[in-house]
Amino acid sequence: MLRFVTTNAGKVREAREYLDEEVTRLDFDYREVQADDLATVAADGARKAYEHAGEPVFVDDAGLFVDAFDGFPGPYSSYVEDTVGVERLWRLTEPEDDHGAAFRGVVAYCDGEEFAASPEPVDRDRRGQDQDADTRATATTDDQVADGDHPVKIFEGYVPGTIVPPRGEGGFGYDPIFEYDGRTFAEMSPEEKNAVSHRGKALAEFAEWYENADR
Ligand code: ITT
Repeated sequence: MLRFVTTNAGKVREAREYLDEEVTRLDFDYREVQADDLATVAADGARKAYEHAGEPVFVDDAGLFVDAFDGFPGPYSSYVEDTVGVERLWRLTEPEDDHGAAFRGVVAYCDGEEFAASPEPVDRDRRGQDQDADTRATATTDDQVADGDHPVKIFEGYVPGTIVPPRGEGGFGYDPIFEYDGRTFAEMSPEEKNAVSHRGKALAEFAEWYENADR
């Protein structure tokens, strides 16, 4: 059994589409580290959750990166959803010329074991375009192994889109204002969103590694 440490039922639904193994939600309220990259936050969360649960766990940390705001809210997306709100974030972007944005997501897995050779912990679609993120994710994992901490395996996903006035009833969070290929994520079924989303890409890589790796 795999424990998904999250408060978000929408994330659990999306993860179950990918993993053959039973996924159950673990409600563990840990204090997130303050960091401006998702991989560091997710890796720290996975390690704390593993120390708490003593069994294999994964966490997912995601954020909406708005081009006109130099990537804000990014790692602060949860706080901004709670304070500013999704509709007001759209209103703030409306006067800007550039309505581009991206969702980025990181899945971090920890079972207390060191990992055998495995695929690179990066989104292959982004290789070469996002060198900083690639380097950070790898460095984070290596550093933790070197420090003697529990190793954490990182998988990243990314999807570009456009911020639009809210449309659609599905999904969660910022989905109603994030348009991809003519439809918002809230207008897509979970399967359609998974096929293109940041989380879908990270989960697909995680599932492939989890089911094939010599752990
Ligand atoms: P956990 O941390 O407990 O897993 P969360 O909802 O706080 O749940 P994140 O910190 O990863 O999850 O999410 C940061 C914010 O981004 C939060 O406001 C989410 O609603 C939003 N978000 C994350 N993934 C999203 C997605 O696929 N579609 C829309 N919004 C998303």
